Amino acid sequence: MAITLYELQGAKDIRFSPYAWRAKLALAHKGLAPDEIVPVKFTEKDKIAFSGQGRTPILVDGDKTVPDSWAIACYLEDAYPDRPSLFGGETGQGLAKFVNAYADGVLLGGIARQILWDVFQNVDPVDRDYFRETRQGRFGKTIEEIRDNRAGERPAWEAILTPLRATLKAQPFLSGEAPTYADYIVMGTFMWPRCTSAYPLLPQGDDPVRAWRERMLDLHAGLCRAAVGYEEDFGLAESA
Ligand SMILES: N[C@@H](CCC(=O)N[C@@H](CS)C(=O)NCC(=O)O)C(=O)O
Repeated sequence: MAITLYELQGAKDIRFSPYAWRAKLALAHKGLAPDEIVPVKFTEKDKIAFSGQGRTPILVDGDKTVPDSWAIACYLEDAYPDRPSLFGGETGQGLAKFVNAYADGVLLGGIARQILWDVFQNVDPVDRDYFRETRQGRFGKTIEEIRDNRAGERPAWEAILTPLRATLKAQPFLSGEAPTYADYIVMGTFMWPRCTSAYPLLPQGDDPVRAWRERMLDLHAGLCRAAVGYEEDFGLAESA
């Protein structure tokens, strides 16, 4: 069956959606590659109307249409049970749901409060007014105010990193000895700044989250490392 992934498209074809990255990593973990990736701009709602909702990513697998990154991971786990497990069983799936809530409710916001301006620079020009209006509504501040206050976010950001640091100090992946979907949720979230911003979110040197992120960049034949993006502190690093 043909697999198609609908994915957000930024300026100059940059693919920075944290949710799409989660879906792409979940597919790679299952040893699946989309036959087609369809780029979708924020305002191209007509392109995804068939899915009955207005957000990407959307997975189409044969006659099955699955929007939402969490639902996509659960679908892949059920539809491809003989391939490597994304959750390692029901308990793992339950805990991954918690990680999903942490990433969406805490981690993404902490990142946004530091790099939303940089994301805005990488939104396709046709989407910029829409992005500004919807995101400023969400944060109750202008994108410029968020940018100008970002240094003040550091203490809150360090607190957000605390559970990741504590876990990754003790084990190589959030899931233990090998990565599962919990790692992909958090890594997908970190691909958002990697693809849009050179602002340093993690300290240089001996940081367990940075070291884990390096390992994650190399997984699945360097899927994440090959993405067009920014190397923190080194400016735009285009590869592949
Ligand atoms: N809960 C969804 C969230 C998906 C989502 O918000 N996607 C963004 C792109 S990163 C989107 O499509 N936004 C459309 C909009 O803001 O109009 C998931 O996990 O996939």
